[in-house]
Amino acid sequence: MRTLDISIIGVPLDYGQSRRGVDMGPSAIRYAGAIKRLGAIGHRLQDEGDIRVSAIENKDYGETNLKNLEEVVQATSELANRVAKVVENGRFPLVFGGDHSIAIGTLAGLTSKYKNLGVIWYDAHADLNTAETSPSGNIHGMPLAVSMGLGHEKLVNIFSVGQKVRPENIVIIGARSVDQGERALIKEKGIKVFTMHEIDRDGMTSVMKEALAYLKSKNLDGVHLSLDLDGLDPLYTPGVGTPVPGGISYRESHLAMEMLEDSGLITSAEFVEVNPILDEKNKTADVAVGLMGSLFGEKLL
Ligand code: Z70
Ligand code: MN
Ligand code: MN
Ligand code: MN
Repeated sequence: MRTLDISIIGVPLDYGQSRRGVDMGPSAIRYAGAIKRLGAIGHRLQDEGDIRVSAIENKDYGETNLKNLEEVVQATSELANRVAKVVENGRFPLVFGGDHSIAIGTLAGLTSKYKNLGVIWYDAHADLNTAETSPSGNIHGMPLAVSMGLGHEKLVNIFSVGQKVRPENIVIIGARSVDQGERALIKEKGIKVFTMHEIDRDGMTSVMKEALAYLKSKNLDGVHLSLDLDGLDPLYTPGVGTPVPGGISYRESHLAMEMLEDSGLITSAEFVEVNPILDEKNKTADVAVGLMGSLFGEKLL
């Protein structure tokens, strides 16, 4: 097991989608005991607090169909700068969301150190929409496209101009709600996707082995885990804005995290879309912290 210097950054942002409350995610995850849990494993933790997010929701979206574009740009730009400082200091960034639009900032900041970054996107959704293909205008459905350099220029050019992640360095796990435009992009770019079909057919062990072998063949200098709690079945994580039935189980998710830990490949992580207003007694935040335990080397025996 590695002993890491982990920097926690909270991003209380709920403007990337239409349901309020996910801005309380960082508090809920801290309350669920994240820092104590990871400290007990032997890691050294520093909580760097929360990114500032505008409290005022701009109802006039101007000429774009992207909801709250300015607020998302402000918060993700600040996050990118903070994440860049963390990795430049040799520390491991662990980001608490907030909705999934925050990944735009996390991935951008990571590129200050990682020039050939891999990404594991654990999610019911592909988050590969652009302003043109989005059915909702919600920016949390766009971060993976933005990281490939596709989408509104204000988002694509956060921290640095254009593409942050190569499409062939991305692995999506758990997808079961994918829009038409996203399907086209997956085909066009050849993005590696393990849908629920592959997880059910081959099992999580096989899927994770294949995902890890795929990433290991890419000569990456880092791998980021972006974990949307809606990747799990809503039975286990009901406190999310867009629950999709037929998801990854609690046990499969812990197994996946343990296999990531065994691989030693992960160099940064974020846990997003925890919405305490929609949750049942902080269950979703508890699951998030449990998964962090497995990801960071907690052992059963
Ligand atoms: C849909 C959209 C989404 C997360 C929902 C949903 C996207 N594809 N992402 N929940 N995390 O609106 O673009
Ligand atoms: Mn809010
Ligand atoms: Mn997502
Ligand atoms: Mn999702």
